[in-house]
Amino acid sequence: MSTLKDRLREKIEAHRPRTTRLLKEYGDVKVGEVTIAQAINGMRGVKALTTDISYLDPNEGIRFRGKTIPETMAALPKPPGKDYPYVEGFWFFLLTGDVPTEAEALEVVEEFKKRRKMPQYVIDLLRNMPCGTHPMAMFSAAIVAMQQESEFAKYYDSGHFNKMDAWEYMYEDATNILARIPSIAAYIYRMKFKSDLIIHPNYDLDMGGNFAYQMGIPEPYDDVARMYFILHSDHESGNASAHTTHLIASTLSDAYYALSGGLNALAGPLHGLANQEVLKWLLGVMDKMGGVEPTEEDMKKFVWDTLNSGNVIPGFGHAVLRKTDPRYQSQREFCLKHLPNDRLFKYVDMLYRVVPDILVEQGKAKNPWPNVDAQSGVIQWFYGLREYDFYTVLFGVGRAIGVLANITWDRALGYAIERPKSLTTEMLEEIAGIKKK
Ligand code: HAX
Repeated sequence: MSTLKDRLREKIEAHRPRTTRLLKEYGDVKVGEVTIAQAINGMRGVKALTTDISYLDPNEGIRFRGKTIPETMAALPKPPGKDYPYVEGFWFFLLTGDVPTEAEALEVVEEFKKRRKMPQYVIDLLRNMPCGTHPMAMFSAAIVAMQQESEFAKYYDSGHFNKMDAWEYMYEDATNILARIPSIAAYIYRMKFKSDLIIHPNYDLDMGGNFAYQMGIPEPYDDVARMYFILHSDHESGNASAHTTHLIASTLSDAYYALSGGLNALAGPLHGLANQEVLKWLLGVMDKMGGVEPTEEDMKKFVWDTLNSGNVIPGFGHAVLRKTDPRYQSQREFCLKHLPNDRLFKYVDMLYRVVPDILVEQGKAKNPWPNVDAQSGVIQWFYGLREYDFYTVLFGVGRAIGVLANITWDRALGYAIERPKSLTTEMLEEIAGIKKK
């Protein structure tokens, strides 16, 4: 038995009575109300989900298990000589809320190595997909293809399924997926963009180190990967990818089905695909400028042209945040340290200076500030990963950590199948007093 699984069991057993009590004794207490705008417009702000893995304050940004991003990065154990923590230690932290010791983080590193080998049938499947397939479609297909290995599904079929134990099988599936997912991503990258010259896993390296190795990108890309996966992991449970994963898992569907669905939500341009859209947009700007650095006036014109043609400015705005995203800040600090003179970074920095005022002037976006996706592609580009169609896959590797931690806890606390109530437009008109019953 692993230290992590034992610790998780203790945490779950201590937590269960809190959920049971809230449900039994306080189930009728109201946490908020729902307006017509919320019922029509994407349930923005409706308080209808529970998670303890992370919390998003509109003004402060994300906290993982109560810690800000800088606090998280500072607290967790790091590989020798590296600036960013073991992703495996972060997984321990997200699941339990406890900062692991170095030995505990290394135990998870070893566990992931044992489960790292990717089945040949996934490689075959990916190779047989049409060459025009988007990397996100390949990624999602690879995950769902492994569903036949689900321990959770086997347990459900075993004839002695017990809701109290279900989390253990979800945990095993989550661990198996996380151990393989960076390799899957790297295989997709090398297959699609590097003439199928794939690099097999290195079983001596941690998750971030092995990912960089399999991508074929030298140091410090291993640290970039650690930073990137941690930053993109979790953003509460209401965002589209997390919510989709949670919704699918609520039907007692297993982690493979649930994560694959969550990745499909991440592939939308208003969500994770925004990171590739930012790069595409920036390169378009550079192209139009013929390589000459734009002035702030030029940049303002490009921004207005984009808005006037009916498009959003990718990488800006957010459904919950009302300030600059700390995930953006964290990556900006990385850029200031490692690539301060990079041309693309200078473009991004200029956008930071010009876009918020324009969005305020346009008067539509509730949050004019940049989000995580505004900065992330620039770092990848700098380290040689220029195939921006792949950027959302990187986001997906990180997001898997958060959503898999969430659905493990969903099963531990026995959260019910999700089923909100719909109304008809006529009913809303009656509630509004426009129409009589
Ligand atoms: N550029 C132009 N218009 C924008 C905008 C932007 N960056 N952000 C919001 N708006 C517009 C909306 O399109 C909406 O217009 P309509 O009334 O005409 O529909 C209006 O402002 C109000 O929107 P909002 O309430 O401020 O924002 P939403 O909660 O509806 O949407 C989005 C949040 C993130 C989808 C939105 O800000 C957006 O489209 N941003 C650009 C795409 C992007 O960067 N997405 C990634 C977000 C982070 C993330 O999830 N990453 O995975």
